[in-house]
Amino acid sequence: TTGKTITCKAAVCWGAGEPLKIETVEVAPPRAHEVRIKILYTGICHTDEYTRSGKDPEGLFPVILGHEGGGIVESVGEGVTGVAVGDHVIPLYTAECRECKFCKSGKTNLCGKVRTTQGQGLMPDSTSRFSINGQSIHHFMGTSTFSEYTVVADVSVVAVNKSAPLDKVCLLGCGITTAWGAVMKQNGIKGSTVAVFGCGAIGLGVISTSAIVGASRIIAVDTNPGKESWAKKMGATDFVNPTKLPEGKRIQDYLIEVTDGGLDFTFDATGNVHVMRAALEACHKGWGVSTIIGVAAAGQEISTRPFQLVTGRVWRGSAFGGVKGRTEIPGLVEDYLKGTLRIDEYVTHHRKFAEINEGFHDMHAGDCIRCVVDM
Ligand code: AHE
Ligand code: ZN
Repeated sequence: TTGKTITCKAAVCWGAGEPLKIETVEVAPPRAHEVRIKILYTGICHTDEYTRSGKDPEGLFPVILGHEGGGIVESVGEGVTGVAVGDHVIPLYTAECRECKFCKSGKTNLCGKVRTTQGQGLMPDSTSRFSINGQSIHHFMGTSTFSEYTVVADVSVVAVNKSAPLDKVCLLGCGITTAWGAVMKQNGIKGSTVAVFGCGAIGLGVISTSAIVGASRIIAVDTNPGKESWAKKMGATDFVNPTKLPEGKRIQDYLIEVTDGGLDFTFDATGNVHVMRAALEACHKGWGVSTIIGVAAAGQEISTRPFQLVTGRVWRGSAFGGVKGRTEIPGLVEDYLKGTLRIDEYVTHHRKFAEINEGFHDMHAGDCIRCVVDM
């Protein structure tokens, strides 16, 4: 290509557990089927912290994290047809090539085209576009939105309506879409009972979407009492703090009691494997379905008595809400613009790029749903 290398600022994590450091990085021009994006805003998600902390078995360093961004296409490589210079775009950590076995199956949103190199922190041709004084820096989740400029595969980006504010719709890059899809891609939630474990951005999004589709009862579960008002505002009918139950009472037993045998649907939005078990066991015998959304740390495993499944409970999970990003995110942006999809409410904190580490700290505070960084 004819493009030039861009020198800009990026937040680099040099090693597991280290804070991010704002560095001057060189961002090489996009190669064939690649897109260079000027990132304007990015959310911070627990998965960024998960990888920064060293808990992610796929974690590589040094790396430019970030996967919930919004920006404008600066340049495109040869053969790019899906987006053009000047388009407002959202990078996608779940690609959609429309050609691979996964994409063509009609059964999943997981695309196989770039996932292997993405997991290696590299572009599809197995090289990096980021460097500092000649040292290569890893990409992350195929997005690396903690950089003023990033390069992504053309299958990993979608253009959206330019009238949508990027400081809000950037959250469609992960949290909002993940929660929306986890509910919308399942049949039967209308008129059913639902319990949601964890009231962060994902849990609140599951509550909100369940309310919109018409769940009959939505029980929010969180150990932080401050989340009750959040959960109710998003549409929860009940709130339970499992730490406030009578001594020795397990949350699943409590929920089974108050729902005449258990929930029709439960969701884990915590990433805690003990909570995942409780969510499964809180399901109604014969038909209850429990969806795992949270990401658990390396080495963690889930367990339950197989009898729980033999007697008709179903344990499932979804990634990025089962949403095909290039096909479906433009519609979600339209829903937001029409007022039928909430996003604004989730943005509780704002940070300048220089304060991105403080943004990570905000996330741990109980009053933060999402922190959006102005690049
Ligand atoms: N790398 C981790 C797993 C991380 C993981 O599960 N990621 C979620 C998205 S988290 C968004 O905040 C996901 O969708 N994964 C699908 C995929 O293809 O990675 C590990 O444990 O190895
Ligand atoms: Zn995320």
